[in-house]
Amino acid sequence: MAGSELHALILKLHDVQAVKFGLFKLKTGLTSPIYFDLRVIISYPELLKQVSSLLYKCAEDAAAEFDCVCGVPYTALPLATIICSTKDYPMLIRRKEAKDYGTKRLIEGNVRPGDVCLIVEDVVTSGGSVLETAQVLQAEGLKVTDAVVLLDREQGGGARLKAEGITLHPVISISTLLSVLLGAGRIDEATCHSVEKFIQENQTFSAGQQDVSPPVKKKCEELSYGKRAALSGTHPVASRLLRLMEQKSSNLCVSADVTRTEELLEIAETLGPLICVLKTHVDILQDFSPEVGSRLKELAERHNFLIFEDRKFADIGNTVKHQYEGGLYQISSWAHIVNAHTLPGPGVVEGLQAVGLPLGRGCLLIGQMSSRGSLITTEYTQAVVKMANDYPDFVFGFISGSKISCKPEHIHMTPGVQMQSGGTRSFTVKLSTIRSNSPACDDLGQQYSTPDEVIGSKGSDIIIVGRGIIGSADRLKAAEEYKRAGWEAYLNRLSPLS
Ligand code: S5P
Repeated sequence: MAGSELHALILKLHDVQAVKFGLFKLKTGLTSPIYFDLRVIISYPELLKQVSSLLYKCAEDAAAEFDCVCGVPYTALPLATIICSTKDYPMLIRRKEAKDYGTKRLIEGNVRPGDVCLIVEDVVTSGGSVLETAQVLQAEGLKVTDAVVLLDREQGGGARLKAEGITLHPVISISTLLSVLLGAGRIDEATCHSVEKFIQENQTFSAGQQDVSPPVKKKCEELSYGKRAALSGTHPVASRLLRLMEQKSSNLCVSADVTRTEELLEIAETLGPLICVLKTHVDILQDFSPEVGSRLKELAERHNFLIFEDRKFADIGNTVKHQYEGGLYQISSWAHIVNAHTLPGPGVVEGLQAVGLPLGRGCLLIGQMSSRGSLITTEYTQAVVKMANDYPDFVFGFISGSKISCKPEHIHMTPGVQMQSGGTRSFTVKLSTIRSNSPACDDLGQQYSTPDEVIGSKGSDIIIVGRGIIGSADRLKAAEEYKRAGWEAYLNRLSPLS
């Protein structure tokens, strides 16, 4: 859809008060700074037709294939009706209650088992209503693969539906809506920010960083990095790391994703004094030689940082042992830290541990990922935490979007971090990213949070920054800004009132 058409639609929805700002008590008991009442659109025939046609176009653009259409009661019923009558699709109506006479059916219309039914909805928050409708349709033998929605509140509904095999296609995402209303002067920055914050803090489903309501809901005890370094249960690598973070006032890990050795070493040399960890992907170097490891070690000693090879091991124990110790890269000989997916089961940690433990190395488990559509669920994340607890001699923390373990011995490192230059305010979507579901992302599904969000509200310990620094014309200046932002967020977290 053309950006201008979407822009006009958003303004029109605001004109007719289908979207309102203020303080609204929701069904859940939460107080929301934004409220959608799309029922009003039936009073505006042109708008009703426009919304119906955009919903259809959304399914068409996504190449969704379907044989019939069903609206989620009640607001979406007229929308589904218009789509069906203009595009010649058979319609189904889902009853909210089975009638207690006659056929007692929950669906009205001609059900042909095996047909694919497109679901139409006005607003999605958790995805619960769409799912309920899908389940009723599925119980009658229909298939549901796609749903179109006018407005996605981006609170995890898309991920929840995805986990159930249904792809959600939103016409408008809440970040686009905010951006348009802000740009048109309909709302101010403060309102925009309070809605963004509400959305972020009220995620309903865990599947990747953007959709996560952290498994750790209880308030964890807040200790300084220095105090955590001195705890008896803290792993030696974690202790060393926490101590040097305190000494250098830095919780910044730079992700040096470059393809030439010279550039990698140059980054380690110039940014070394500012960082606590240098993260590498050694297998992207075009000119790797065994010297890389020893040169990095020298620089790590000189500038007091740790080296983290982001190898993401994910094979059976015997294989990862070889991958860690041998081959071209001999990772265990130079990297203080490596990481692993727990998907293969405990053998992956045992294999790595057999190599790393005698060398005094440590490992992070991947508990959550920053990429959109990540298949990681809350249950998986919880199992990762359990595995970390089972291998305390080698595993000292996590790659995650938020704090997933309350143990002060565990270190959380978070990738997918960027900020607008000069501040730590959360991103507002640009119009060019219209219909993107995430507030800020790259073309390949990476999703970003700001240092303040990651360290402040999500309770992580270390920000991992790649292109935010490496892609900057002045890497040193960018690193200084990220270092300052990360550290300020940490100090604020420790003493929120100061
Ligand atoms: O979930 C993850 C885990 C990792 S380790 N998401 C990530 O982006 N990473 C890594 O962090 C990724 O491989 C890359 O090296 C870095 C992020 O880079 P950026 O340029 O997007 O900041």
